[in-house]
Amino acid sequence: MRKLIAIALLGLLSTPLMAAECSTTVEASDAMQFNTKTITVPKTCKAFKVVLKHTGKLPVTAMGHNWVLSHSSDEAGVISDGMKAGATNSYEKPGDTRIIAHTKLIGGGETDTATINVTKLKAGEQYAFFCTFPGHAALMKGSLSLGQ
Ligand SMILES: [Cu+2]
Repeated sequence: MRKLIAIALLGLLSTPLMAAECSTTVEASDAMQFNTKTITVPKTCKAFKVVLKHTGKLPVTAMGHNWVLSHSSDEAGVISDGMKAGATNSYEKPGDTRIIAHTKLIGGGETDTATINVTKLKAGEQYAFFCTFPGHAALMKGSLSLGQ
């Protein structure tokens, strides 16, 4: 696993067009927390990857986490519609166009990656990331913006 990550990083570094780091890792825990509150996406990236890593041990049904990105103004709607959509839809309204990027819902020990199309982000705009598992967004949320 470590080796694979190292190879992936080397691949990124050796690509001359991707001078900025176009990925980040967010850890989610059994204590219902993300380990980061702010993400700045370099505007030189075409795509930006967010790797969500569930560092806990609890199953997806008890402590499932996802990483969902929307405009800050859409956060409440995405979360409440996600709750209505239920566990069978991973707490995301199917085809929700307010969702800019997302991972799947994962349990302890699992990892999934969300890819943001950076050309869709606007400078000066406020974006929010959060977990749509019912009740989690109270603690599991942060802000994302387009940087330099
Ligand atoms: Cu969660």
